[in-house]
Amino acid sequence: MSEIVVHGVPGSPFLRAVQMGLEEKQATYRLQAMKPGEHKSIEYLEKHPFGRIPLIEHGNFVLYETQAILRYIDSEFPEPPFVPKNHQAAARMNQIIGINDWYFFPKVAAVIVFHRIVGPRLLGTATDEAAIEAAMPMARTCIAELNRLLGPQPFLAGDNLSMADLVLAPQLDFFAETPEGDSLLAHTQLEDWLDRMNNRPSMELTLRPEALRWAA
Ligand SMILES: N[C@@H](CCC(=O)N[C@@H](CS)C(=O)NCC(=O)O)C(=O)O
Repeated sequence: MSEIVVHGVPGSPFLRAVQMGLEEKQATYRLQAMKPGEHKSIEYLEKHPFGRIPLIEHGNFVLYETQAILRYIDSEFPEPPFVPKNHQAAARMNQIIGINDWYFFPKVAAVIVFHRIVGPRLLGTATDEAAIEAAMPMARTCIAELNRLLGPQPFLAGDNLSMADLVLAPQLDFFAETPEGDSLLAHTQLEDWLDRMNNRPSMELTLRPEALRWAA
């Protein structure tokens, strides 16, 4: 089978989750880096009518939605497995991905990370402090709940890396760049987990572009 081509704008945490999945499997892939805004082009919308990132092509097979892509990668490259065999751990993994997709990304990261980092640094927009303030209750709930679910375990769904870690690590790593994320994560087990995740080659090999990192 041909190599997997991954389409996305570097810096996107959903794109990074897919790249990390491929790195963890040591699969051969090629990143087709897009410019901001290119995901709304007619050519891209033909493949992804919702105009979101990422999308993969494997031969003639085109697939979008990060969860679906990670599950496909997991079936194509079985080792190491991304889904725990234990049913309760697998359910926990799915729950945590749901927390990201329904609460953390749309209500917290898409507001706070956008207004603190992406907007001002990439698009030249002003920070909307009121929007950030309004997102804080949900931010507190998400971080407290993810921290509770992690508990003393090494990974979010138990003893081994799972899709939950791949989805959440890029999101929380980006959130940690904001003062709000930095202070909510401070002294939590989630912060220690993020440090461990940041030491994995799959995180090191998929760093955000310089402009979206704290030193910028
Ligand atoms: N449900 C989608 C969400 C992907 C998503 O929202 N990606 C963001 C980038 S991190 C995006 O495409 N934003 C561009 C936009 O909303 O126009 C998935 O899981 O792939």
